[in-house]
Amino acid sequence: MKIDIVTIFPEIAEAPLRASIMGRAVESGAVDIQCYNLRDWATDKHHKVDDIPYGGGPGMVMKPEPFFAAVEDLREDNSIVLLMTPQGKPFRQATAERFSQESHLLILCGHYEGVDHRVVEALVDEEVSIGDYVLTNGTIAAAVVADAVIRLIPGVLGDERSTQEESFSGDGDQIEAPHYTRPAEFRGMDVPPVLLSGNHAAIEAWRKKSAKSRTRQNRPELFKKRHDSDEA
Ligand code: 6GU
Repeated sequence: MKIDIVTIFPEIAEAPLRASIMGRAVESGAVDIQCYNLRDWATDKHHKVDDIPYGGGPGMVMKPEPFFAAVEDLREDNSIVLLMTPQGKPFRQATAERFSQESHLLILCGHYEGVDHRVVEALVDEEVSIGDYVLTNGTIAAAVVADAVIRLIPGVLGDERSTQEESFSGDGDQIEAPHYTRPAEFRGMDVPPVLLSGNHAAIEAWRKKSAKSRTRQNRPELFKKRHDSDEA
C-alpha cells in the first residue's frame, strides 16, 4: 500500500511514521509513505497557500490552486483522496479496515479555518475527522489515520489475532478487558487470580465480564447501544 500526505507541516507527519511499528512497516516494504509540502505546488514567489475568506470573517482559507496541482501530480488510477478536516465524517475502526484494503491513500491536510470548498467538490473522495475537537491543523490527524490503517496491513503486526480481538473490531462496539503482566503481586496489588489459574474457559468468561463492565463504566453510550439491541 502507498500513503501520500500533503501538508504545510511535513515534519509533523514524518516523525511518528518513521518510528517503531510504522517505521518497520515502511522498511519491510509493506507500506510506502511520503510526506509532501503543499507549498512546493504554490506558484507565486512567497509560496502563498492561504488567503482571506470571501464574505468576510476571521482567519484564512487555504487556496485551491496548490491542492489542485498537488493532486494532479500525485493521483493515480486507484487513488482514494482524503481531506482531513474537523467537518469530515467520523473516522472509526471500520473506516480504518476499509482504507486498509485500498492501494493508494492520498491524504490532504487542511488548516482548521478551512479549505476552499472547490477542493472538496472536485478533488476529494472523503472528508475525514478523527473526533469532536478541533486541532490547529489536520497533519496530526493524518498521522493518526495512517497509523490505524498501517497496523491492519497483513504482516505488519506480529500476531494477527491481536487485531481481531481488540476494542472496536469484529462485532465489538465494546472495549477490551484489562491486561496484566509480571509480577503477580506489585506494591500490594494482586493480578486477578483467575488469570494465573490456567483455566482457559474461566479466563475467557472473566475477560467477557470485565470488558462489559469497563464498557459500561468508560463508554456508557457504547454499552447502551450494544445492550439495547441484544443481550450479549
Ligand atoms: Cl482531521 N483536522 C483538524 N484540524 N481538527 C480535527 C480533525 C481534523 N479531526 C478532529 N479535529
